[in-house]
Amino acid sequence: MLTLAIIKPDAVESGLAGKIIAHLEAQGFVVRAVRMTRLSKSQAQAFYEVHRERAFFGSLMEYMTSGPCVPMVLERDDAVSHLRTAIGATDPAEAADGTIRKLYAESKERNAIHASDSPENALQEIGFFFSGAELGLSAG
Ligand code: FUP
Repeated sequence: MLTLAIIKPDAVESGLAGKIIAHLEAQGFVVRAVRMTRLSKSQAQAFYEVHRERAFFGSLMEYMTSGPCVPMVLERDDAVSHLRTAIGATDPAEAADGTIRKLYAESKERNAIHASDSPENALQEIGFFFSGAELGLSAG
């Protein structure tokens, strides 16, 4: 099964992308696609559309467009729930020991990594960043 992760701007800026990818590989995830990109405002708004009415939305948009991020497609058994466990709670202060957010996140907003929260959203979010050709699904 595939899921989507994004190493967020705080972690990229702090030089943690390699450590985070190594952490995930050590937990059995295989990287199937990866790139570095800086989200435009309209891309960030579309990606976080579900949070548009929340008080933190404007600040989240500023942050997510503040620098490059690293979206990637990860594969393993039961990938969505295993990745959610691996990243930990949204707020690093509440994240379990050994999770990526506990180890590397700065705050509830600058929380190092995104992971899809359902198989349906994983497919949609993979399609947001990657084409079938980039996933090796066609000669492209
Ligand atoms: P998660 O699925 O753990 O990334 O968390 P949510 O989907 O609830 O939130 C998406 C992003 O919004 C978080 F990663 C960070 C940001 N956020 C805030 O900045 N403040 C909040 O109170 C909640 C979420």
